[in-house]
Amino acid sequence: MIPLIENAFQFPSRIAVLDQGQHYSYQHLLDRSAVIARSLLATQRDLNQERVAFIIPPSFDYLAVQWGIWRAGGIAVPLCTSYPLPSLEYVIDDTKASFLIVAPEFEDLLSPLRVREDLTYLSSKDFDNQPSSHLPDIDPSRGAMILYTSGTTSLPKGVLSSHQTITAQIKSLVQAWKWSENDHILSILPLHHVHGIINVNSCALWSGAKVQFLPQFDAAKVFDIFNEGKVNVFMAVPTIYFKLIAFYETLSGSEQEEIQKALKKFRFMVSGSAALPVSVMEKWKGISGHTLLERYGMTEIGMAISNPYDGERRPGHIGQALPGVSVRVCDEEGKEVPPHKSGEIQVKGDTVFSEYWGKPEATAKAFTKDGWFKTGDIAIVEDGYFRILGRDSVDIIKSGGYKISALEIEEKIRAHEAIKDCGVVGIQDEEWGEKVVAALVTDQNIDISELKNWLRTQLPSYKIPKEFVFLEELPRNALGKVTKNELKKLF
Ligand code: MCA
Ligand code: AMP
Repeated sequence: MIPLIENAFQFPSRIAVLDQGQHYSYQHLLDRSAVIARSLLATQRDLNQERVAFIIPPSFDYLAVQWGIWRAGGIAVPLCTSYPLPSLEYVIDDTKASFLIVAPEFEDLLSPLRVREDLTYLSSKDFDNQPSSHLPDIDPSRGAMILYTSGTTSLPKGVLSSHQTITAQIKSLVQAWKWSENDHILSILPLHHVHGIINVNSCALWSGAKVQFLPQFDAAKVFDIFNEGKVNVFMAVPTIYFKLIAFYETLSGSEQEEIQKALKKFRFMVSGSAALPVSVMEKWKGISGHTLLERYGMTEIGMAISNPYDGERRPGHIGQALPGVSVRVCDEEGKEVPPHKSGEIQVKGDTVFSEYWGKPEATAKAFTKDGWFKTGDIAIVEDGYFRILGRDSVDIIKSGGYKISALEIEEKIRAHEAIKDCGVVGIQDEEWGEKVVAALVTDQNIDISELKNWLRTQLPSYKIPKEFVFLEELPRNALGKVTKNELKKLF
């Protein structure tokens, strides 16, 4: 039994999705996902946790495929729609996916993989009615989804979550944020991360609410949709609020007034995935009348800490542990520290992932002996509110809500024939939170735009450094390790 899908049978005739002007009911989503499940199964009774990778823009089709994979007993592997082919192949190979489902707009990019014998290549539009047959009964403890996250190793790791984990993550948020069937959320985030998949889509669909898609963020279109007066819940990363504010400030007085009126009617608005600058929070309050609800989460644990829905939402703080989640702060020896002392956030509960896919050592290293997940985020508790102070690794960068490994970028840049060495760091930036920048060591004349174009074939564009400096050598400490804090000062 997959709780999210079972739940949908309660409200078949309600509208679940609005996409490109079309309305789709919960029954429609159930029917279409059953067609997809039966096509994937063909002659099998159960996919038995085979991995099914798919690349589909945020849409009704995305949801139908995701649910179809689950109903066939597969593990869903959503691919990032802005990845170049090598990054996509890495995920397909690492998960040992046996199916790849491709939306029409990605056919050209993915067509080289059609010849692979280990991969059944399917077009997302090609599923048609199969003879009605029983779908497998899925035990919720089985694997449901693998999402990729960057860490302190150069290559991203797959985070495996079960249906039980996903259900616990949804239930915790539905309770804390008082989701109801009257809600209507705008889904604008990429759907290969927890924020868009769980917090936005799955919480809404659990509640019998409506999900309206806008496949690509566009400030003008977001405000047009808000002005229609139907959306009442919004969730985004701080960079999106920054971009919305910047666009709003270019509008005329009457246009601003119209937006203000629409926003005042919202039930609530959330910010997360990166620290929300107090300045952004205050400006957004001035425009919308809403104090953004800031919360904290991670791919491995879903959401763990949130400002209260009803009580004080404290600027610069992430709030308290969510229902069903245990959170503690520990020092370097692993001892819990009292309030007002800083330490690492550690998390335990049904919302925590099962394992890093195919990486037992990394999984073991990520947990304490008594089963607490070590987030690597450093925080302090002040008057009952958690406040994030930083991260235990300079090699993890958060830009526009995306987690980026400096080591992955360095490795790619070093593969360029003209580069002898390089160091990548994240520097503070109002718009992006952190901005990726790189120091290069070379004895040749390098054209930066050519270097960037070459990098675009290797990495998604959001990982490409926005600034470069040339150095004769990288700053290093007595042990020969690059001193990244010194590097940051050069930008
Ligand atoms: C786009 N660009 C970026 C980023 N996004 N650069 C750095 N960081 C980024 N995040 C660059 C592109 O490479 C491009 O550069 C230029 O900006 C314009 O690209 P475009 O795609 O048009 O930008 P955009 O549409 O304005 O995108 C900005 C965005 C997007 C909407 C903020 O980055 C986004 O959707 N971020 C959300 C990520 C997210 O959902 N994170 C959740 C994971 P050029 O012109 O040079 O090509 S965290 C999570 O799930 C945990 C559990 C949690 O707590 O939530
Ligand atoms: P990801 O691996 O993409 O899931 O990103 C998770 C990381 O995002 C966390 O480990 C934090 O470093 C960061 N993060 C998420 N929410 C917040 C927040 N509200 N404030 C500061 N950092 C956050």
